[in-house]
Amino acid sequence: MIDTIAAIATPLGEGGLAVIRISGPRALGIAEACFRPAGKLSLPPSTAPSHTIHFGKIIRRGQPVDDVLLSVMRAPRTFTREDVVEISCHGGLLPAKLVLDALLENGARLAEPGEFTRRAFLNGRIDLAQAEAVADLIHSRTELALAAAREQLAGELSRRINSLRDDLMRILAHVEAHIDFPDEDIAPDTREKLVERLQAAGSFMDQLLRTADEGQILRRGIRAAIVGRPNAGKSSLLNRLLGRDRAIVSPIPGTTRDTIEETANIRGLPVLLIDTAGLRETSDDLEIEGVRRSRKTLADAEMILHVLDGSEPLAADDQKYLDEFAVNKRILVRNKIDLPPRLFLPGAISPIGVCCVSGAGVENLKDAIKEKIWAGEISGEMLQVMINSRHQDALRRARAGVERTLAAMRDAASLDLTALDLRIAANAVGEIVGKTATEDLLDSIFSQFCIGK
Ligand SMILES: Nc1nc2c(ncn2[C@@H]2O[C@H](COP(=O)(O)OP(=O)(O)O)[C@@H](O)[C@H]2O)c(=O)[nH]1
Ligand SMILES: [Mg+2]
Repeated sequence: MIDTIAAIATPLGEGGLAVIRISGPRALGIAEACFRPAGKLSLPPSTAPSHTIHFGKIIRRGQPVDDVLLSVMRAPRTFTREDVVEISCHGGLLPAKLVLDALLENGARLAEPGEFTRRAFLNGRIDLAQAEAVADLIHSRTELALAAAREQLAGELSRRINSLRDDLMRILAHVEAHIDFPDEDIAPDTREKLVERLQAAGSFMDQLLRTADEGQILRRGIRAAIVGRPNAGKSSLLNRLLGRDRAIVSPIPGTTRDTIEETANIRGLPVLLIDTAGLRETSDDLEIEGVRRSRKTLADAEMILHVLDGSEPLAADDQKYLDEFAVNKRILVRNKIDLPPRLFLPGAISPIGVCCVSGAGVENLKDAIKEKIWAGEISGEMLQVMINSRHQDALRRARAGVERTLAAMRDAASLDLTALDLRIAANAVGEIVGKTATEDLLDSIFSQFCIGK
């Protein structure tokens, strides 16, 4: 017997409203046991038509807990395809917790993280790629990332993956038919057609695999460390790129001692900016710790924004960074272009000039950052099929299986082996949408969700 789950679906903390969600075969009955209708048209959940809202009180151990709006959604037209009740109560930890308690005391079980979405998946409402898109949607930090998550939730990637898997299954059926009749070899022209279809499947996989890096960027963002000697304007630049004052700006060198990390939205891409502590050699204990962390940050960063003070001659430290950071990873920024220029660089080095006080040049810098992360256009077509690292892993295995199958066909190897590799490829593709997914895989995906989702 499937149990009925309940959880607070809104973030914990104080707010205007909190929502408690219940799903399962006893959702209506459990809600009924805790709910006393108070509106003129309000009904008890068991008699309420689907998709209606009712005003009333939640009663816990005989005492009213809160005035609520209760929505009744009957299976199967719900997110989980089970009976669902959602209760909106007053925000704040206590009302929501007491409402939840009342439900748990009447037989609901506290939901695990992602369990509502897991049920939506198990009941065929969405596939695994779409379930992941729900998490992406919640975590997306830019509109572009949100658009990609929405496309995946709408099922565009799933449609293509399903048709890819169908192709592989049909080819497999063909090969297997010949295994059953060992005397008949596959006729040369049939073999030729199968090879063509496999090659087409392979290049489609390559196409999808090429979106993995962009998918990663949109989902996780990239880490960009801001470096430069003290007073160059690193904190000022961080604030400029964020569009708000996050870091302390000060004329006294060495003010930023801890590392500050904030995600900026740069041309739709999430960029985690890291303001490093001054990198200069020092005897101050606190600053030494800062320097140690900076080194670590730099090693992990995918991009370095090296800020030079345009109003000062090149310092020894700056020269060191210029030598240290590979050109393809760094962007050179010449700050303080509003002041008389005193920084002279070798001709081959051409930094982007900015003034962090007025904001001059900052848009150019944003373009340069975007260009370095993502050359070319970000097309709507790309957003539709942006695969994640799990999809990438599965597709790589599938691609290798197709490659082995092609080799086996060329060498006229045994059909059993050919079929085996094809099956591996089709199963790997099926993992993406969850057609072939182990419990472990599901656990690892859904445990990343929050409770109540
Ligand atoms: N004139 C001028 N001063 C700037 C500019 N950017 C930063 N500053 C000043 O330079 C000093 C150091 O800036 P800050 O961002 O704290 O440098 P950090 O030590 O590298 O983080 C502060 O007094 C800023 O107001 C700029 O573009 N022009
Ligand atoms: Mg600073």
